[in-house]
Amino acid sequence: MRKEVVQIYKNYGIDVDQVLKKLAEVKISIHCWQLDDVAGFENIGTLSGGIQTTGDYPGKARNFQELTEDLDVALKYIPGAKKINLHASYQVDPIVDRSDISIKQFEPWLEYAKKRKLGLDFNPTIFASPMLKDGLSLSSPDERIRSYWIKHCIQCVKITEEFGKQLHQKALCNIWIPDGLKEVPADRMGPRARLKDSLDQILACSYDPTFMDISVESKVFGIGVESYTVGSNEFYLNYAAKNNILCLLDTGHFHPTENVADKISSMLLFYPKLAFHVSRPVRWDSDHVLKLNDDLQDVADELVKCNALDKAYIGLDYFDASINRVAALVIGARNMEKALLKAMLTPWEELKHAQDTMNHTKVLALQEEIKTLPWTEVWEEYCKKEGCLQEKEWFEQVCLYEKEVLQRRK
Ligand code: RNT
Ligand code: ZN
Repeated sequence: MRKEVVQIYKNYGIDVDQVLKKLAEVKISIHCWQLDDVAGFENIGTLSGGIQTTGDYPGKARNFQELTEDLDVALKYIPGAKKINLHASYQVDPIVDRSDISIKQFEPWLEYAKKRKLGLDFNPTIFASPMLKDGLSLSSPDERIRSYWIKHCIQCVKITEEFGKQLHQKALCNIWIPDGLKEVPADRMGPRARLKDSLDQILACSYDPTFMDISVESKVFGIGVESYTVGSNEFYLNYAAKNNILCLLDTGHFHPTENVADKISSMLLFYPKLAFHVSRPVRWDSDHVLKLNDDLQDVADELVKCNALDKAYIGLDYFDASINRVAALVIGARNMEKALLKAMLTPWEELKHAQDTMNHTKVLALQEEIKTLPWTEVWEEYCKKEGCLQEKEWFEQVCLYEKEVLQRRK
């Protein structure tokens, strides 16, 4: 990096070295499910619950060995601290019914994480299951179905606690359910009351908050559940605040013109911590690979200027089956890192002062000025420091990996 670049930022009161150190410590939870189109290892067949992958690009991982092999390749090209985000459906032999899963099914993952000094986060898998009757789980009027998923979630909490304990890194257990209705409901309250009771039962299982947190993930709608989502944002926001758990924001789970970044400051004033699934919706919750666009930048900016980086679980959530999956994982994760870097290279104090002194012209001018500063040189330096290849180079390596490994998977 040129000395001039360091000086340019210094003139704005920004210490580039400090920024690079801080950025390297921010943990990004890399989701395993981009590498196999959310298939998991249970041979369950098609996805359900209103989520979908499209595309049939060759080379998807078919088992633990292949998935972790791909993950290792991806991790090499993602700078900064990382965790791995798992779903219950990525349980490893001996595969058991989801209501019976325990840490046993995740020993290989624990070993994988220990070797690489990675933390693990976890998600109950409440989709792609014959026990999802009429698209309902924790809100089902069928007590057999509801108690099945309550049990699954309790097992997931225990697994997460063990992850946190054994890996010495706090783990997140995030609950998302697809429950909803295609048509305008006759009863909106009933399903929500049942969901509330289910969550109460799950939280009643004792877990040690020194090792883990629990979050609930809201959603505005899904395919087949267009008219009503039981786990709406209002429902979970209130539930989480009242029960001292976290409300996870998936950036694809809101109305298309709703600004998810704008929610961060409000929530921080009422919650000690936040949780995210960072995604890119295109017209709907399409889970496209993260681009370095304004929406992503806005989220990163808020996290930085609200001083919330150590209060946030930042997880990624996208899945594209139409391109090289390893590359997809790397591109999205690097964009998350880039957005955070750009946010850290912004003189927020100066901007806040301009706002508070009603100098709105300066706010606008400075915000635009910042955009053309040489942040890419800082990024290159960051990659170098982290022992990560630069843009063109990592992509060449992944292409090679595709030729030598992925294309042979038939
Ligand atoms: C679905 C939610 C959920 C899933 C993953 C696989 O809309 O975003 O988080 O995408 O858990
Ligand atoms: Zn999500």
